Amino acid sequence: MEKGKQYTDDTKSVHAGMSDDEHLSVSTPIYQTSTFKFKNADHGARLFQGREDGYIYTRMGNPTIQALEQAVAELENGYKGLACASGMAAIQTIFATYLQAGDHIICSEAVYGPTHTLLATVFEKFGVEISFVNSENTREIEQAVRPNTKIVYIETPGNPTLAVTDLQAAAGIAHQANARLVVDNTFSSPILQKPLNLGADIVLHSMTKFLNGHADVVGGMIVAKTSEDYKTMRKILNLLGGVLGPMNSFLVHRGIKTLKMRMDRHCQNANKIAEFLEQHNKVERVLYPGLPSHPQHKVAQKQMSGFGGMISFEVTGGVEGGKTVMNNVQLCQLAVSLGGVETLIQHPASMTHAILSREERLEANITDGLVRLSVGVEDAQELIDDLDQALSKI
Ligand code: LCS
Repeated sequence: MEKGKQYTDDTKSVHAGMSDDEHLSVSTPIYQTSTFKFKNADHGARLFQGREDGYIYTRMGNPTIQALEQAVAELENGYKGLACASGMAAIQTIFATYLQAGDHIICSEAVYGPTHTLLATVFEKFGVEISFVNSENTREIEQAVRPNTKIVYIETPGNPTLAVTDLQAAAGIAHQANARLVVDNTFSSPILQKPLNLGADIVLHSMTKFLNGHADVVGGMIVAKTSEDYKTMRKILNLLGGVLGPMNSFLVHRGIKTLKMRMDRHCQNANKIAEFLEQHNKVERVLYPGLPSHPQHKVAQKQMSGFGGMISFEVTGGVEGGKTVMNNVQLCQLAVSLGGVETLIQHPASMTHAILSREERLEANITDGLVRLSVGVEDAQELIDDLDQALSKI
């Protein structure tokens, strides 16, 4: 890519972070090494003192990992990325960097279950104060602010209710309080939503999902807007050690080459399926940010360039209704995780969010009959036919 030139996401997905290694390979080489040689003692000393660029030890940096970090940072319009061993490692690294005993964090109620639990158990134990709020209602964020608030943490669209939070409004509140806005952008990928452009300070992904796209890697990514935040988090990540390996970095980077194409197809398919579900007599409600019936449809239109591949819907018959659908789909795969090319279906009350009590689930709007669908890139009509026959068994 030409230096300084602005490219579209179609082109960036393919080219961002492309190798310029000495052998001029087009694909990024996999530096499957834990450590790097020094030419002599002085060279080693210069690298350790930061007087010369180069690699020392893979936990501290590796060319294959760095290529992926650069690719995601370019797609998010950020300064630099930090590849982590999982989405949870990314979240933990951010919290460990910016929270200490006596600090306060405001977190969306609709977040991935373990994010909620990580705060409510580990960080609570370390003396951090936590407020969970329905962040789609901006006033709830505002009212939760305390003098010691350090992070406003938003997942939008949220897992699994697809609640959408106004990121510009959240950034305004966070910055007024001298806090950082941290956004989990996993459900949108950088293609559909760019939180740093909307005022966020730090964005993170479970790369296990859309970024990789092929259900064969667990990984996470943090992208910092500023060099200061990048350097601070890099030091902590080096100490905590939750880094991604070279092979997995290569695989995710390869997946990203088709990210724009895949996201376009996820959006098209999900839109058709959401419309189909909305008129089905075994479906009580459909949560998809692209439907005019979604409570924050207007906010989604404002901040997302497409509405993504995730749909949640409430079937008739509560827990039993949900289980019937799970047990009768033939093409949709019954599995947790999301964002891959194959359509996955799951039942949050008994699976991803089972870690929460029923009261906590209901507080987060996760009702008994809620089914979550990660729409893949198969033929939309064949997916609709599969869902139709499974729903007819209720
Ligand atoms: N953030 C979001 C929005 C997620 O959906 C997940 C995982 C994570 C963070 C954590 O990422 P990981 O450590 O797994 O890479 N979500 C999952 C889900 O909904 N089903 O299984 C995993």
